[in-house]
Amino acid sequence: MQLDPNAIADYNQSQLEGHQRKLSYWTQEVATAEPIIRKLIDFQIAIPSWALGTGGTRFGRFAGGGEPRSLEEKMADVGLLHALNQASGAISLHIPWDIPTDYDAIKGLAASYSLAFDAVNSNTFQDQPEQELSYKFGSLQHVDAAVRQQAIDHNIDVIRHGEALGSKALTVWLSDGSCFPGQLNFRKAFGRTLDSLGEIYAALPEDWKLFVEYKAFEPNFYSMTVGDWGSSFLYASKLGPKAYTLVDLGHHLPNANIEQIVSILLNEGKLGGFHFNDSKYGDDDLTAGSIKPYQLFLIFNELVDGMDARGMNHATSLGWMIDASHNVKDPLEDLLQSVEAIQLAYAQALLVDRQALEEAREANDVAQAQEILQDAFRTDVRPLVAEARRRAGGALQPLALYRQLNVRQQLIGERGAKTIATGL
Ligand code: LRH
Ligand code: MN
Ligand code: MN
Repeated sequence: MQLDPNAIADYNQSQLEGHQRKLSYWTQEVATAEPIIRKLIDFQIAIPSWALGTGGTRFGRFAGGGEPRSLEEKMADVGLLHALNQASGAISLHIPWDIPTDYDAIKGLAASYSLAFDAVNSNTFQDQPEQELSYKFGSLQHVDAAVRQQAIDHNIDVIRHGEALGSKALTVWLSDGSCFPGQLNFRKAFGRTLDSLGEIYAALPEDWKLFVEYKAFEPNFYSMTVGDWGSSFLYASKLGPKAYTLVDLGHHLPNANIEQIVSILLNEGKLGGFHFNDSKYGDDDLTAGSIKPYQLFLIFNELVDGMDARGMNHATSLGWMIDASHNVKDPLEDLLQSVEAIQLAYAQALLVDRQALEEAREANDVAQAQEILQDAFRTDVRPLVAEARRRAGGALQPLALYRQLNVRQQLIGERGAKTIATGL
């Protein structure tokens, strides 16, 4: 389905008075409001193709209805999100869950929704029906060179799909590791993985990046061969300048100081991008900002600080992607919430008085430094984010309009109540 082009304008008109009242404080009192709005307009967050269906757990899956049945329908869903918020202008594909066949048609469709293709993801954590050799004991680390080669070939194939669509990065997440002490020779596993990644790296086009995503646990529970930012950083450093670390917020051990990790990686020029989500226990893939919004803000605080120090473009120099999906919400509503939470954290980080913060730090004024961050975090920046959306042509309140237009009901009408999207 396509949104009625007048629907957003009509809705915004109905909300305009209240919005302008809230915005007037900002435009009248806050000198930085205008540059923040402009930065927000430029800031786009990629939607993962695998989050458009209701995620399952190993205990069950409760499909919500109207789920996209094909890549084309997944793109239509992202097109809907982008029409509503003007901040979801990219899709990240996962191969072979998504198999583009007619590249020109897919590219044309993307252009019609104003979507770009963010990083393409490979999948060597599942066996596919037609696959010759199994990944049960790993892929790029496998003791059998033939399995490693099969996984390398798959990754190169994913690069070729991405190239044909105009993507500029490959994300490699490996479930490789071991479940029991003694199972794996750590040094050999590292060496084999590095060699395999080296072959994939060698097949990267000149202007591409390789993102090495790490994860502390699951599905292997004793060791993960790319288990933390340190090992990802090591692989990325050894591979070369086109290789970077990708930070998925849910992939850390409890209480990890992710903002510090982010700042160090950024300072080393090795931060590639993010998979945004939130978690209380593990890799929960919950809506971004739903559990620890202060942490999300502190991450953006480091990002703004570090990117400005390095003269990096906020919008384009890192991969901004969501990796969240689950069982009990409409996936499109969930994604609208995630995008908004990320924008809010970004806007709050832009609000931080950096000079005052540095002065407080240099003077060891701990309370004042803390106050400066908390002050920004406790500020309601929703009018700024809404204004950025309005100016870009999106809806003042995307989720409210999504409900008002009965989008899910329309999708169920078009696609059926029992459709299942490929993905997690
Ligand atoms: C692994 C992960 C990785 C996969 C995605 C489906 O937990 O975060 O990014 O590609 O989930
Ligand atoms: Mn991820
Ligand atoms: Mn994950």
